[in-house]
Amino acid sequence: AGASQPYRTAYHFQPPKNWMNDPNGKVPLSDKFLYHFSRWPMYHKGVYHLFYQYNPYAVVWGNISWAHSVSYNLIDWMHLDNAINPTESYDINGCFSGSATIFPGVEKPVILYTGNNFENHQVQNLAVPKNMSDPLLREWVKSDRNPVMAPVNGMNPMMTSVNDIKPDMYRDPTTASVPNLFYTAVIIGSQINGMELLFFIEVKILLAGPGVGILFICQPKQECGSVLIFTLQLRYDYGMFYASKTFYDCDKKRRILWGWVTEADSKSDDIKKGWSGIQSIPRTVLLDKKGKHQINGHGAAILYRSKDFVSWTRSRNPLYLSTKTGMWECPDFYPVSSRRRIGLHSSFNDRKTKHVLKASFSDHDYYVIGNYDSKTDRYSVDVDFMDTIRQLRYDYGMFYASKTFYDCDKKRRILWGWVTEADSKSDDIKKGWSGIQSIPRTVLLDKTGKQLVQYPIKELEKLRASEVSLHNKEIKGGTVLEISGLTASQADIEVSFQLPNLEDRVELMDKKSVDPQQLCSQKNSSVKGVLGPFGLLALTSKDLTEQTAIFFRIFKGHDKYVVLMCSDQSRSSLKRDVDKKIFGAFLDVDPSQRISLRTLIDHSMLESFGGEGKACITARVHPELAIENKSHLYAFNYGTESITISSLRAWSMKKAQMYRALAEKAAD
Ligand code: DQQ
Repeated sequence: AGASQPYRTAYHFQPPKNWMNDPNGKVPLSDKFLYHFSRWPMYHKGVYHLFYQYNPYAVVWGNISWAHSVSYNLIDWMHLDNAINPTESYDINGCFSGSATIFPGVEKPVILYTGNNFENHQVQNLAVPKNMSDPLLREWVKSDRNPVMAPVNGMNPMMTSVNDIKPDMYRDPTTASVPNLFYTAVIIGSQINGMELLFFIEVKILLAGPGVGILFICQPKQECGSVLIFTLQLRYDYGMFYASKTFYDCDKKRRILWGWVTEADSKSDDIKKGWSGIQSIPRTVLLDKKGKHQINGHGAAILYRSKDFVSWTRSRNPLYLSTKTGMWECPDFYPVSSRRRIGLHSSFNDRKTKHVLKASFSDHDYYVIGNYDSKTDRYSVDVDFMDTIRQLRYDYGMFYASKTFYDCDKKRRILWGWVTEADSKSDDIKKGWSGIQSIPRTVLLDKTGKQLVQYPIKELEKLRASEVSLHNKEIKGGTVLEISGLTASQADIEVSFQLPNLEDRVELMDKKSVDPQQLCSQKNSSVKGVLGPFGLLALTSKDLTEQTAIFFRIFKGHDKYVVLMCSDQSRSSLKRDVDKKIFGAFLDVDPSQRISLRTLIDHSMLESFGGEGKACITARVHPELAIENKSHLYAFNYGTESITISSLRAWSMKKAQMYRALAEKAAD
């Protein structure tokens, strides 16, 4: 980051210029590609490819192509030419997200991506490397069999003329291998269109239980072939309507449907009333004009199977669907170990393995944890998407369209996501760029089994330079403490707080306050409490005019203490035209123990990990005063009670190396 580019990051991935969004395939390649990097000053085993959504011509979304960069450590990157550009009728309006994976057996990488075609319909396409002897796999050729999947003839084989997927809502194929080689299909999905009574009842019953799906694998223990895409779920009625039946009225040539509507009151009220149950008004049923049913949009992951990546068979049932969400973008599906702190290959499964399904919708990346039974191909979740009590998100700030991959060399699963801008389009045009990738994060199942934990990959630590540290330092209520001696606009901080005895001194939690983001907005960093707000003031001007507070606040809930973690951008900049939304999450830790916080500061990027990665909040800030060496870092405590910093270690961070392939000079 230079003086004219105060918001450009020093160690988060960015292309030299223009618009970037979703990370797409990330393929860890084998050692045979290593020699190419041997002239680099430092390298390890293993080389990684990153593809991402990119506009080569502008700082706004458009002309979407697959850009391509390679790295040996996921921190330093070399930018190559685009891997895929919109050139054909089947992708002329954009080469959208997808995944890159290693074709089993032959160890050949393939890319499966969504083409937004000439009529803005979405189809799935295949691309393979032009020259496998090029270690950088610079050129990719599209299959002459493209498109290999199109949204036709969906779930109900009796209705072959009906397309149950909206053609513009059919994208983002994701590799989702599971250990199920010889699969017998589960026959339920064709009823989702709801044509016949018996099928419909069956679907309702089954959907009320776990989702059921068909998954495919080319060979055991290989990352290959299954693809998840999303679609919509169809119901006759999105309220109370059950066990319905149709009949054909031959006089009037119409099909009539009616259904049973049950009571919403109690059994004892029914006894008082003396009756229970109503039939709906008889309804005529017709196919929607466009050949699509009347639907309100529910997200689901659909499965396809293939042996060659060219011919695909759609499974009759989605892997999972949720009636509580709209369309899903960029789904992801992978196993996590409940016993060991290692990542698992996508094909791994045993009785102690849980499976994570992630979907991107409503601007966030949500996930569910469940059990995938490879014998029955059922995926049942512990807590559904959009559960009212606990909604699990990878990140409670800005983080979208993320993707994981298994790094077999280091036996870990790595996640990263796209972080968009908080400033205005016109500021983006001035800067010449838009979009950052988060730091790659290792993902593990938490000890409780109820959520994931994420932490920046170890490799990041190589950028740590001069260290500043503090131990057992009391911070009195209402005070701030400057942490000096480091480049506060480019730093990595690990801090842990110890609280005094909690009893009787804690704010009571309003029972209605179940939305942590709202709670952080109401009780922002300037609202004094008892235990908290305390934490860090990052990217802060000397006089504290501009400050971004990443902090905790402790409440007493009805049966336990509640730890709230917030990232408060409301005072982050004097600029007006910047989104300064406050973010928040509940942190499932015991506040009588130490509460830890790790914050990565990178000019306009703040990535925070609370409780060893139990809650992550990523924020973008665009300060006017607190830039470069005018940026300061403080610890603060605006609660009435003193707290103690048990330990604080902070490092100035060096810049990651970003090269362009041919010119071999710094990209910016
Ligand atoms: N971005 C891509 C789509 C995806 C969306 C287009 C998510 O494939 O659904 O750039 O950000």
